[in-house]
Parts: sequence; structure tokens; C-alpha cells
Amino acid sequence: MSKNSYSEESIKVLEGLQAVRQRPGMYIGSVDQRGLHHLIYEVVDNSIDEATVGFCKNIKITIHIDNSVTIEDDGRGIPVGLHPTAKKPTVEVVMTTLHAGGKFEKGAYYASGGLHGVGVSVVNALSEYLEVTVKRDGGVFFQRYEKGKPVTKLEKIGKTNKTGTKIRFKPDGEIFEELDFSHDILQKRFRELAYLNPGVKIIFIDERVDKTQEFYAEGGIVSYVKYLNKTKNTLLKEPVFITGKYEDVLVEIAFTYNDGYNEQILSFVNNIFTHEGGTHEVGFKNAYTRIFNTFITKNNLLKQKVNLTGDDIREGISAVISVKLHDPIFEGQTKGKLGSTIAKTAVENVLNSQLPDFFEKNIDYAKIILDKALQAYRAREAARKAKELTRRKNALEISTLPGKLADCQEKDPDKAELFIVEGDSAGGSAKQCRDRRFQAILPLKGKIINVEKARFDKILSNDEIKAMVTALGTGIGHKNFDINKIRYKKIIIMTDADVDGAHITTLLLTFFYRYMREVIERGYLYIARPPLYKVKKGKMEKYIHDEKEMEDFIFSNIIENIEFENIPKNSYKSILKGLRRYISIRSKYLKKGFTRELVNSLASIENLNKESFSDKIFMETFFEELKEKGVINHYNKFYIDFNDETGNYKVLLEKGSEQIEINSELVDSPEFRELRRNYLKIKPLGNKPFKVKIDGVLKLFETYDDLMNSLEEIGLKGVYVQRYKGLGEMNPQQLWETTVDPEKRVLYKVKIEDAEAADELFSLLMGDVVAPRREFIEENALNVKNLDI
Ligand code: 0RA
Repeated sequence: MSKNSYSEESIKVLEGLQAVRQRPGMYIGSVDQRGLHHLIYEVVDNSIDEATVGFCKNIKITIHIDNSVTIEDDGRGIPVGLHPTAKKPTVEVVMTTLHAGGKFEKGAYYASGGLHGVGVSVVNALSEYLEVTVKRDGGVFFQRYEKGKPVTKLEKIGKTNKTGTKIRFKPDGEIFEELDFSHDILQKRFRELAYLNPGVKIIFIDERVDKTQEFYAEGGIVSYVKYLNKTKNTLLKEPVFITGKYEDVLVEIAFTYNDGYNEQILSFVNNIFTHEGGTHEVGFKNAYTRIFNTFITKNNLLKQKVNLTGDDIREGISAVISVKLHDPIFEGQTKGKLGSTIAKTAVENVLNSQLPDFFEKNIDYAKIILDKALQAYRAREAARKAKELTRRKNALEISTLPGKLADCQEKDPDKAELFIVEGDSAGGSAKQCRDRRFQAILPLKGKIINVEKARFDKILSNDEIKAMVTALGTGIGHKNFDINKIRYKKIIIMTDADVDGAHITTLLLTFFYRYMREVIERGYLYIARPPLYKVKKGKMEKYIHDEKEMEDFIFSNIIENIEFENIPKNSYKSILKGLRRYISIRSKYLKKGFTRELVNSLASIENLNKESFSDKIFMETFFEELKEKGVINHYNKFYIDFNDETGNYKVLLEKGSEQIEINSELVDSPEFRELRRNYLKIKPLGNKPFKVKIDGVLKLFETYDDLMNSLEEIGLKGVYVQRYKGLGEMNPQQLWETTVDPEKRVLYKVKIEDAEAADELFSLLMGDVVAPRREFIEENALNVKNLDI
């Protein structure tokens, strides 16, 4: 493809962005957490598309402290020349016109996305602001938009011989219900993207937690399969890899086996995870079973004739299937299922033409898989015979409800709730305090079986599992599970807030994830949040659920006992919050080599902004001021430097091998702005020494840290804190008030990502492979006291 084959004419102007703001759900699916994350995916997909056509190698995503996001790539850059019909720069057309991305003009490549794939203009429409910086045609160009509308012209702000696109945006709080990006969701997606697009380096920086990660996988989905089995014992030396093209469909498959009993098949269409599977998975399963059976028959690998089913052959398999096609059709509740029939044909064809050959050349692989399948076959046969012999009803057929279930009167699943409670004693309290009209209680005795470590039959014979399955009414297993038979649409896991409780929650999440995923997908599963503390002060009593509530409580106590001179009482809270936050952000700068005085002084210069750095006189005055105040004496080298490419000055400070820069990016970063916002909150405190009357006595403090420490001490004076370790420490009345009463309780709705994380953590901690476990424990050394292994 020549550098400019994508001509600027080919971008069509379709319609305005107002429609997007009016009905955001139509464009990004929803305005909840899922839709929010979609904004990032949309932009990153565009960068990935640049990579697919060979122009981009690096994508850097930064989540800033205020939940704004920067996505920077080294692709061709969005064209900046005048758009022939719109008479505006093309980048502005791309940013303000629906469907004006390159992918709308179907090129030779498969646009990633596809589920929504709506274009960056939608991100622009739904952002409080969006700033685009393009490097292209020898220049650096910049434009800013607010709620989709340009507020500056496209401006050339510098020279460069590089190319690329940088987009920074902040999701609009008027549109989204939720503005917090989830580190875990993003990390998982970027890892996935790196595996699906070998050779692209994805750098993920989360400034909120000070963490940088790099995802890069030369080996593509083969590396992915290895990663997925990192904590398991694999049976094959290397994953099997099959790739090919059928008509217009690109197929890639990698799989291996481990000594577990689950089948794990992850499938993707144009880089999108299809969690409900679809035609590509069906094609894989059909063809795989047929090819394998044919191969072992043809080669006489079986002594007697047995009928191996697909389930037998896939026990312990771990596979990644990635297909790419134009205009995929998605089906299912959450559009997570591929419907295009061509994908089935394509996968079958590619497997038929290559897998038999692979087995011919690697007969040892086929023998290992056969061994594993025979074990599964024998276990299944043995279980069937045992059942026939004893004529024992299995868990699926049991129709009477379990004895220890205290059911509710309500029969309408929409109104009925089930509490799954850890232990008989808490179960007893729950039974006493619940509202029996609609709340059912199922106590679990001790720990449920680890579904990761047992075959289906053994899982079914576990009493706790049986009780849950029959109480829920859904049946279990892929032929028998029926979500429509569910008896409660609120299922609440209630465990102690300690290590054992966390363990049981994890076991339950893993069970639901593996065997009743739809319960989670439909949002029926919850975790109760019993209070962590009860605080008492004088006659006052209060339950506290998390650290934030605790902070509020302590701050109110402080406020009651102090007086800041000449400051109205109603701004005390803002000062305390500001002080705490200021100290915490400042500590991040201290780690980078800044001194307290320098940070204080930078935060206090009000007219210092990103433009200041191109202003020679301002910069010289600024530099002199820093010297005069003595805040840079700490460093043994300090000087001003000029950058040709950006036209900006910067101040460099050095001490030994440490070097820090005061530049326009620093001042413009969300972290710095947050620092300054909090500085403004504590400004009423004036200069040191800071004066506070504590219980009527005037005290002076030299530093913010000393002040904060003393204040926090006051906040806890006379306070009695009781920590609840278990549900059992509450009597039925307290349990009702804090955890069971729908009016007062706090519930956490389980998302599929939580369950996935539980599942992963589980294989890691419970599995047989030692090295990654040690790695995990070392990485999490600080939390290790909360781990129960
Ligand atoms: C329109 C046309 C071309 C590239 C892009 C848009 C583009 C968009 C984004 C969004 C994030 N990164 C991006 N990189 C590129 C084609 C440009 C050409 O033909 O030179």
C-alpha cells in the first residue's frame, strides 16, 4: 500500500454527533462500565488497524489520575490536509463525522472492532474534552474539542519527521454512569490484544496506581496458549498451531492439553472475544472430533473399539481460536456469539486440510491426546455403570429441596432472594433475622469442593454443590442447565470478612463461573458486604464498610475538636481532605526525586501552565524565582534547556545520577493538576507555621506532615473501634440491620471479570505448578498475610 493510497476524498461525511449524545447506547452499547471501557477500545482498535496494515509498532495507553486517557501510536497519523468536500482539515472531519474513520471504506484488511466499530468521532462526542495531536507531513498538529465540538482550529505547533496519533480524552460525566476505569479489565484486554496481534507493543501506564506494563508477544496465540497454561501441567511439548485462509476468512488455531478436567476454548472474531462462542467454535469442535477419531482408527491406535465423544477428546484441552472476516454477524444476549456460517465452514476446511497432516508427522502428540481421552472415557463409563448399579438418583434428578435450606414463601424468582451463608452458626442467625416472605437461607458447611481439581461426577456427588443446585432449581451440566428454571434472581454470597471467607467466596465464584456462567452474566449473583467495623464514641454507634467511610468518620471527629484561625467551619472538611490527598500525591513526586519545597513551590505558582514553557521571559523569571527562594539548592546542577521540536523550554535539575525535568507535560499532567487542586484546598492554612487550636489550645506546626499526623491522632481519640472478623460476632438483629435488610445492606454485584480473576487466582494458588505461585506471592508480598494457601 502506498503511503497515500487512502486518499482524503474517501472519507465520507455522514451525519452529526448530536445523535450520539442523545442515544449513546445505540453507538457504544451502554453507558455503564462496559460502555465506558468501549471508548478506549474504540481508539485502540484504530491504532491496531494501523498496525495491521504495517504502519504502527507501538501503542501507549495512559490512564491519568482523573480517569482521563491518552492513547498514542506511531502509525501514519490521521491526515491533516484539507478535506476536499468538507473544506476542513481531514482530522477534524474524522473527529466530528460519524463513520468517518478509514475502516468505513472497506480496505484490504479486517477492521478490528466490528462489534461496535463506530469510529473515534463517537468517543469525541461522548467526551468532556478530547485533544488530538498528529505528527505527519513534517509537522506536529493539535486540536481540542469539547463534547464533540471543536473549540480550537487545527494548529501546527511544531516540526517533526515522525508520524503518529495521540488522542487524549475524558469521558463525559453527563453521559456515563460510571467514570472509573478498571485496571484489571484494561490489563486483560491489552494482554489479549498483544497476543492477537504479534509484533505490536502495547504499553499500559496506570498513573492512578503508578504501574507500567508492557505487552508484546512475538509468538501470537501460541504464546497466549502457553500463558493460559502457565500455572498448569501441560501434556504436549509445544502447543499445536494451525493457520490458513478459506475464501476471505483468516483462521488461526492454537491448542495444548493440561492434566486438568476442564475444556477451555477462547475464541475471537476480528480481535473481539466471543464469550458465547458461535460458528467458529462449533466448526472447531465438529472437525476436531471427526479428524481425531478418523486418525486413530486409520492408524489402529485403539486395541478395542470405543466410541470417543467430543467431550472425551477435549477434556483438558486449552485452545485459542482467532478468525478474521469482513462484516461478522453477532448474536446472543450480549452479542457475544458469532453467527456467520462462513466461519464454521472456514474453520472446518482449514483444520481438514492441515490437522491430519500434523498428526501424521507428530504421532506422539496424537498418542498423548488419545491417552487423556481414554481416561476421560473410562471415568465417564465407570460413573455411568455405578449409577445404573445403585439406581441412585443423581443430583440432576433430585426434586425435593435440600433439608438445610430455609426457603422463602415467595415463588416468583424476580422477587425471591437466596443467601448462601458460610457456616451453620451464621446460617442460624440469618434464618432468625431474615424476612421469610422473600428471603431464603442456605447455610454451607465448611468449604465446598474445589471444582478446579475434580471431574464433573465427583463435583456432583459433593453435598454442598448438590444442595446449591437443587435450591437454585436450574440443574447443572451443559445439557441439563436451564437458567429459566432458576428459583431466585438474587443470589447473595455471605461470608466472613476474613481469609477463610474470601477463600469460600473464591470457591463459589469459581463454581458459578465454570458451571453456571449465565447466572453471573445475567447479573443474578451478588456478594454481601457486612460491615468491617463498628465505631463507638460516647453514645454514638456506627457501622463502617470501607476505608472511605472510616475517613469520613475520623474527619468529623477532628472537626469537632479543632479550630483553624479565620477559616469558616464549613470549609474544614475540604481542607482535611485536601491535606491528606496533597500529601499522598506529593509523595509520588518525592519518589521521583523532587523535594517537598520544590513541589510546594510549583503547586503554588498560579499562572504556571503548559503555555508558560514556550514563553522565554516567563521561563527566565520562573527559573530565577526558584533559585532565589532556594528551592533548588538541593540539586547540584540546574539549568534551562530549549527543545526545537516542540518550541518549549524546560528546567533540568540534577543530583548525582538523578535527573528531573520541569516541563510542559509535567505541569499539564492530570497528576499535577490534581496536586494543584488540593493545594488550593489547603491554601487557607496560609504559610508555616500552621496554626490550629486543639481543644482550645493553640498549636504550631512546621510541616504539612506533622499537622496531618496530629490531626489524625485527634480523630481517633475517645473512639472505640470494634473490628468484625466474622458474621458470627453479630447477633441476628445486628446481622439484619447491617447485611440482610434490603433497605440498609450493601451488596456487590459480581461481574464476569471478577469470576475470571477468581478462577485464575485459583489455578495459581491451588494448582500443581510451583514457580508462578512463588512469583505471585513475591509480587504481592505486602498482601501475603491475607492469603490462605
Ligand atoms: C483516517 C485515515 C487514515 C488513518 C487514520 C484515520 C488513523 C486514525 C487513528 C486513530 C488512532 N490512531 C489512528 N491512526 C490513523 C489513513 C492515513 C493514510 O492513508 O496515510
